[in-house]
Amino acid sequence: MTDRLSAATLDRLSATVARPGYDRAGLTLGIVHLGIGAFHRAHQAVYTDSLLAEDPGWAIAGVSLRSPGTRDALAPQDGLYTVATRSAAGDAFRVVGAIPKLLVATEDPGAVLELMAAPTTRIVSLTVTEKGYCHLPATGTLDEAHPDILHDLAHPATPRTAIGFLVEALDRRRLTGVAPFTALSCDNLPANGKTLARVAIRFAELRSPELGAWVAAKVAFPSTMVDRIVPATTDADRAFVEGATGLTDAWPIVTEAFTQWVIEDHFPGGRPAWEKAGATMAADVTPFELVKLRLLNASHSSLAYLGYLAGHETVSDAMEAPGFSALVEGLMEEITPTLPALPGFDLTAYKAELRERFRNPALRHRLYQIAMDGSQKLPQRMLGAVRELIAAGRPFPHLALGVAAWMRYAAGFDEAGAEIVVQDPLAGVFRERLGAARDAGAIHEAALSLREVFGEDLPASDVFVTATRAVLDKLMAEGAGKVVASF
Ligand code: CS2
Repeated sequence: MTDRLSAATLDRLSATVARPGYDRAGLTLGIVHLGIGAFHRAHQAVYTDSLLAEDPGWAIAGVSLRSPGTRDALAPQDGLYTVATRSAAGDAFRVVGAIPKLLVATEDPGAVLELMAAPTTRIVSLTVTEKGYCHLPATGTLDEAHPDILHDLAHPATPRTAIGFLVEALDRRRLTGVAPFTALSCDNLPANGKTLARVAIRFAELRSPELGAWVAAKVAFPSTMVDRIVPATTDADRAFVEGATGLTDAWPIVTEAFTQWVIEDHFPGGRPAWEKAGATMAADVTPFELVKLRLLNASHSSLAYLGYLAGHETVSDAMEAPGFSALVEGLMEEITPTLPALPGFDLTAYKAELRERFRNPALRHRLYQIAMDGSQKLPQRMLGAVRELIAAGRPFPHLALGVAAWMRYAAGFDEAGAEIVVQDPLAGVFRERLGAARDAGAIHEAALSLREVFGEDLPASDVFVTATRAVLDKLMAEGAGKVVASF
């Protein structure tokens, strides 16, 4: 039997595996991270890991807001885990030690708040996915009727949401005269720092006007653009990592070699020198985020719905199927006029590189994983660009196809009539409004009634309604594979 990865077995790792080059006993927790999923462990934690030898004050306490899975897997490993990168250039393995402490918020919210309120904590970062912001996707404002938000307003000491934790910890710092931490959103939202600030300040105001004013005046919410494709870990990945490293890891990560992090440089309480680990510090991140969301993520979502409906399993499988690669290229060209100028940035090379990344056959990135939470993702990935193209009088056939494919998918049955288990906060509402109907007209109407997604303007736009309906009719009549192949 192979030994389990842990502090005691590190020296048994295969010689080619990179490992922490610092004394883990000498680390201080400077960052609390909310949402300790695979993405954070493959991205921000890796950048930070590279800096701990030089600056041991920035170790990360990882918090799961709900499931104990990550803590249960990593605690017996002393928080150590393997990141395997796979690309055409070959495979590489690295054991990361940046997360020596793991907590589960549902088990002990008090311990999480205590750590967040500690003076040694100078940054609280987040990867809680789009829905974790408890905002209305169409407007980006706090959903004040959200059951968890109502809970957190009523029970500040035992919050459920990232927003509830942030604001309560900030309040404790305020009341004890400790400077606020910097709140760092690392989720795929446009102007993610501004979005976080908007919902946190509103939540704080609802707690008390003084707290709202203090958060607005004192807390920094820098924006970031994060990019790395991180498929959910499978048993095959576990076996692959064990074979290559010589140790068993209950939750390794298999990802691509590519990684990018652009960070707005606004950290009044200090920060790790992430630029030394390859991050880009910038005065304004918004253009980078918009380019990434509208090119990478919009393509991903289109591939997810169309590819899934056409019977493909992964992104690279879909990219090999007739018409899909051309579709992605056409989508990118259609969206390009809506992108902000990025002087010195080679957009053509960026788009080509994205398509190469999608084709990476070593990553088994399941379309179903990307298809999750579409109601939260569509507004920033596609609908913003749709609005701008409509305003400019330009056609948007590729975006209309992507949006219609989401409607078709979210209706909850596949092209053979079998149920699709749609994971989405609005899935229940959609199904309720759709009822037993199975035709394009009913699906279109039920989808457009989701004003949280489409706002008031798009359902009132003839151009939008006509374009999405026409292509939804085609999807229903011909099936996604055929529509894409002949698009
Ligand atoms: C994906 C992203 O699951 C999804 O919705 O589009 O997680 C994507 O892989 C990352 O944003 C890449 O940086």
